[in-house]
Amino acid sequence: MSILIKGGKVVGPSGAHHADVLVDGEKVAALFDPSYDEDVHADQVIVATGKYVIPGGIDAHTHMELPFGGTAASDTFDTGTRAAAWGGTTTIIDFAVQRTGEVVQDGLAEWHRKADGNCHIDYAFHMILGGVDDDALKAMDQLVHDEGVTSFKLFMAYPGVFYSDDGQVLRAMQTARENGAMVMMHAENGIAIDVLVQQALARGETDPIHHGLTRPEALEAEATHRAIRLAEVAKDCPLYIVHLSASQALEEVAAARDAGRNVFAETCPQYLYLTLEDQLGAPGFEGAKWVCSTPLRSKHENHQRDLWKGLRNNDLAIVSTDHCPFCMKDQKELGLGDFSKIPNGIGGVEHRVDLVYQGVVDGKISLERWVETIATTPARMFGLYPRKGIVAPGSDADIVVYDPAGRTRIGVQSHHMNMDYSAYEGFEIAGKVDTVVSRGEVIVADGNYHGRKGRGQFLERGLSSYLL
Ligand code: DUC
Ligand code: ZN
Ligand code: ZN
Repeated sequence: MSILIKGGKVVGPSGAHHADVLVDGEKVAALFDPSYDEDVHADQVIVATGKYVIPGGIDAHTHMELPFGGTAASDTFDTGTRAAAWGGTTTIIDFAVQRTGEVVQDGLAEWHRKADGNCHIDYAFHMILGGVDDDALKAMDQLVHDEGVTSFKLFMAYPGVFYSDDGQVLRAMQTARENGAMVMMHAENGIAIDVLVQQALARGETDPIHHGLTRPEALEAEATHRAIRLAEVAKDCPLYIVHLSASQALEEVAAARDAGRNVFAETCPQYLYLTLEDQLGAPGFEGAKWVCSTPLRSKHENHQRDLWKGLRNNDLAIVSTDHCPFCMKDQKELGLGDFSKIPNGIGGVEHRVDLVYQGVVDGKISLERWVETIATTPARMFGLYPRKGIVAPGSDADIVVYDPAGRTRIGVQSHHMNMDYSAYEGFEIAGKVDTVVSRGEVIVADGNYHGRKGRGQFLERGLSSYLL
């Protein structure tokens, strides 16, 4: 099967130019100057006149079916990857979990069981280490060498659940320095946060907004700083700060990068658009919809301005979603009367490509930077490039035709995620995913879904391209 995508503007990290794209089987076969393509024949022609032709989105941070807070994230690999496809994402990197006391490889095997045969798009795994000991350190080597899992998430938050102390963090970093893996860090000081949470509850402060007020910016910045210094002690172990939300934490990352360190960071759409006051502080229990960690930040400070700036100047390399959806009914409701029992997480895997594109429309980032932050850099950061993340000969034909003249209205009635509310209800994006091609197969076109569960393949990843 061959496809010719004709008349569009191909956008990549280094520029945008008019070109026709020939797909042969699962791969991009060629890009043509539009004036030379008269003799090119294909089984199917997609007319992309007036539209952008971009690499399929790569969401490098999702949590399908994550057990958390007495429940589990409400999207399965089936529902979550289908929703991702609708929104122009053709690869996810999900987090397999090793719980404390569990064998790392058993946690990975469980994640393969959940995903195998259920995904609509290609997928890969990072590994959460919930307990760093001698066996886990050995397992890191094995995963890097044999399993195509080359990045490990550690938590400085959630004592008693996923938490690693500084000694454990350092040991994992030393191992990563040796085997080339990336350490991904949830950088919040969880020990101090737990004290603030207990004090707030003792004062009778139980509403969702107190989730944010007990996780102050300083405790994200402090943990970010500590992670950066520990990585320095581990001989500049590659470090990637996940879901960065606060200006002061960004300053820590920027300083490390200015010093030439192997430090990278991502942010998420929720931190670019939503705030502590307007969403988390919504009346009654409504704010539970936006309980996530790190938390939404105050609109009276300059976090969003600074995050967009960070995206422009590459102190923030990637926009991922941290997709971790929970329904209000029976899930978020677990925290009625006690904010600390609200499962942490926001769903957004379907909306990332659109929400970041709105930043182009608003003049906050360039078209090239949009493609870089949602597709090319995730591929390079996590060992998928050039198979993924670029429209170029030899790459997988994961392609989105994006219509800048279209409009996308986000809401629970129209989204495809398994959530009973939308964190972005009523948002209107000045752009629209038009057609989605995944490994040479058209899976979204004309507002219809043509994909199927089980067509997505597991991707073994290499090491990050950003390291020597
Ligand atoms: N943050 C969330 O909001 N949910 C899951 C885990 C995390 O770190
Ligand atoms: Zn996290
Ligand atoms: Zn996460």
